[in-house]
This record gives sequence, structure tokens and C-alpha cells, in this order.
Amino acid sequence: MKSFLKKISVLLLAAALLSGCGSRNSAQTAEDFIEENEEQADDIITVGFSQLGAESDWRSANTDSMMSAFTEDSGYNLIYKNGQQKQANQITAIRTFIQQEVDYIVLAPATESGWDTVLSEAREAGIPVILVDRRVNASDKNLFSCWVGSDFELEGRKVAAWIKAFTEAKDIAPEELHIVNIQGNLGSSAQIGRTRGLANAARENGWDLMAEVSGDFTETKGRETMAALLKRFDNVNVVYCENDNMAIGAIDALESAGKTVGSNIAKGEVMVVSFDGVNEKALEYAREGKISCIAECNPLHGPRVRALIEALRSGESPQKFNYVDEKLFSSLNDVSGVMIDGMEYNVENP
Ligand code: GYE
Repeated sequence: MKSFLKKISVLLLAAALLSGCGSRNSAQTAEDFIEENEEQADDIITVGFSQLGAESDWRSANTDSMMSAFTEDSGYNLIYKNGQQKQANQITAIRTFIQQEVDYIVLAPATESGWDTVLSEAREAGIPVILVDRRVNASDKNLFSCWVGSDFELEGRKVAAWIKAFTEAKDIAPEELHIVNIQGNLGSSAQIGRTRGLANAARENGWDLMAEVSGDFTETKGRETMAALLKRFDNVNVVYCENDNMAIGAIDALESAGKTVGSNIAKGEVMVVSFDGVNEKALEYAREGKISCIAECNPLHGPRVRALIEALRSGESPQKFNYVDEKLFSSLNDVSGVMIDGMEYNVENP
């Protein structure tokens, strides 16, 4: 941090050292002390991290990963701000980071739109912005340095391809699939990509996609949304949940309504599929067959963001968009892998 405050604190320390010591030698020592500490202060890199919230286990794992990658021991001062799911809070956080003259801003944006003004302010202040997890649809791609995260539409396509392969293996006709989608926060990259992955597959395969309703990526909202959907439809047999926390809530609502959760659609079970693979309870549900398939979404971006910052610091130009490789989990043996755009994705045990 180039901050004035840091210099003041070095001077105060030096003054404390000098007080009571009149000799020439100790004055020289104090000068050395100022110099050394100024150098050290300049070596510390200050990163302002605007996290969007704390809605899910994925998010907590992501925050932890950032905290452990940017420690003082590794030469960083991380300023963390939780946006509580509100873009306005995130914009305020970024403006504060600009005032604090941080060296880098890392933004995990709640939604894709509405970032142009504040990102222009960061650019005018000469502070590089790295996006993590979700994206922004900025009018000018130079408003951010680079991004690291998941291909959310690919995740959705993988789950849809798994549903197709599994139901074909069980001789279930496409029009017999009555699907509801419990979506994430509307307008977020994770929601947009996962919703698109399912909607396109439903259209192509002739599945009955009955409703798309947001459950805000939380367990509570997943439970409420599922309960409301069961009041609207009596024939739901596939629940596509855009994260594991909502799947846990939805399973609770299904079981409370007397439904059996599982993959035997022909026998009246309701199949639940989901995303993340971070939450231990969801993985346990996948092992038990209560969740039929989970597309992994990897939250451990801390070291990846740090590597990007280190590349920028040493004058390199990292790739603009950096995708993470992810798996597909299912404990059902009927599908060993799915093929998308010529790429094979193996199904692994959760
Ligand atoms: O899947 C969900 C979280 O943006 C990838 O946000 C992230 C999603 C993640 O709340 O659990």
C-alpha cells in the first residue's frame, strides 16, 4: 500500500526509537530503521476483496480459500468486505478500496450487470481489478484485468446430459420428465449458465420443463420454493437445483410432503440433481442416492487469484478468462460418462 498512513506509522516508531537517545550512532540506527521499514511496508501488497455474500457452503469455502491465500506471512494485507448479496454494498466497498489506495481489487460480483461506472472509477485510479467466480457484462472488457471461475453453462449441460443418458438407460420417454428448476440468484453468472444449460436441453430433448423459480442459492429458500412448487404441480419427477444448499432444502420439503427422493422415476420417486459438491451433507445424500447427480463447482480460487496477481505484478499478461476443470459425481452406475462438444466427462463416485 502506497498509503500515507503506513509512512506515518513508520515515522512514529522511529520517533519512539529516537526519543531519549541523543548519540550520533543511535540516530544513524534510526535512519536505517526508517529505511528498512519503509521498504517492508512497500513490499506488502494490499488487496481489497469484495465478496458477494455468505449464502452457501460454496461461498464459505471460497472466502476461506481467499483468506488463506492472502496472508500477512505471504506478503499480503487482505481487506475483506461481505456484500450481503447487495450490489450497492459491493459498489460502496470498491469505492472504499479506491480511497484506501489498495494495490489490487478482487471482485466476486453478485450479478452480471451494473458495474461499468465503479469499474471505470477503479481504472481511473490505476487499480487493477480481478474478477473471481462470477462475471460482469462490462461494456468494455478492459475494465477488468482477468477473471477466474467455472464454466456454469457447461456445468448445466453436463447435468442435463447425465439426465438424458440416465433416463434413456431406464427407458423413460422424454415427455415423461416433468422438471422444475430451483434457480440461484437471478442475474448471477451461475444462475444464467446453469439455467441455460437445462432450458436448451429441455427444448432439444422434448422434456417438460414446468417452472423456473429462484431459491436464492440458500437452503431456506430452496425448502420454501419446493413446497410452493408442490402446491402448483402434482407430477414433478425431476428437481434441478442450481446448488446443493437449495437441494438440501428441497429434499426436506419433498420428504415432508410424503415424497420419496431417488432415481426410480417409474416407481414415483422424485429425482434431485444439483451443483457444487462442497457441502458434506450433500455429498452424503449423493452417496445415499438422494441426490442423483452433482456437477462439481470448485470454490478454491484463493491460490488462483494470487497467481494472477503475482503474474500482473511481474509484468506478465495472464489469460483474460481462466476456467477451472470440474467433475461430475453420481453413485448410480448406469452412466459412466457424458460427452459434450467432443469432450468426455467421466462420472465419479461422490
Ligand atoms: O454454486 C452457489 C453459490 O457463484 C459458483 O454461488 C457460485 C455459486 C455456487 O452461492 O452455491
